[in-house]
Amino acid sequence: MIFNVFFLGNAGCGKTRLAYAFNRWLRRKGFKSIVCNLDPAAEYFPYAPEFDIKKYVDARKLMIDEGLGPNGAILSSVDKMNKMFKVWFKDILEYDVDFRIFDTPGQLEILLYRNSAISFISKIGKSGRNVGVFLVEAKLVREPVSLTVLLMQANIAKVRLDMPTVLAISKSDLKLRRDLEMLLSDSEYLEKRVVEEGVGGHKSAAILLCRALAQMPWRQRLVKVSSLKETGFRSLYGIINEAMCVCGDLT
Ligand SMILES: Nc1nc2c(ncn2[C@@H]2O[C@H](COP(=O)(O)OP(=O)(O)OP(=O)(O)O)[C@@H](O)[C@H]2O)c(=O)[nH]1
Ligand SMILES: [Mg+2]
Repeated sequence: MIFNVFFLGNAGCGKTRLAYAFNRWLRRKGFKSIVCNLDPAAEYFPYAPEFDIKKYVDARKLMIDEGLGPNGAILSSVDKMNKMFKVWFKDILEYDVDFRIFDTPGQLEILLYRNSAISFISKIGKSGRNVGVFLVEAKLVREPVSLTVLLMQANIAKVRLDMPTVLAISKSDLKLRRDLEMLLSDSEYLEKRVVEEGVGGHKSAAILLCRALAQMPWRQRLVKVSSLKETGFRSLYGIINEAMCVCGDLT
């Protein structure tokens, strides 16, 4: 069984670097693994991906050819990626692997709201088991309200992309809140912290978000990764495997 691992998350949360570092770790452990860049706007990689969508669809080129702005070009790219799916995916199928690591665009909303993106991700899923790793950046989870919003987004990703999805804290070499584990596992504690640490004028909306999250908890242990220090990869590998097992308890 081939695992299609999608690194998801907000702009700059560390997807590309983790794709590279985790791929190297998997290879060191004896797995056959490749990195596939699905970001049509990626300009720089810390590695040479085995597959780069820009060979077929290049957002920068579309900006010039079609007179589009940066986001319009990515939207148009994603539509083209879906239309040309069979053309580019055959390149990926040529690799005999255990893991395909997919690096995705920083414009997460394009993946989540554009049907063409959802469509090609679902087609990829026919070739193996799709699993999402939603990265939550260490810096952004220092404020409880920011963590709440990110957790909501991770739930939206799970629903929209329709695949087992796990959470991982990225850049965990940076300072983390000491109560992060409590914030993630205890929804009443999260709500209390959100209220006490200030949420501006929309306190009741923030509380409702916390209560909605309480109904869809992330039943998994805390996974912290750092691509810089190359730590947490065994734990990430473990939780990806468990996410695939329908009976898996991720706590
Ligand atoms: N401290 C620290 N910084 C990191 C880590 N991983 C990535 N970074 C830094 O975070 C920035 C963004 O990293 P990327 O891997 O390009 O993030 P991304 O999510 O692919 O970014 P986009 O594709 O633009 O959305 C870079 O400056 C990286 O050097 C990490 O584990 N620790
Ligand atoms: Mg990137």
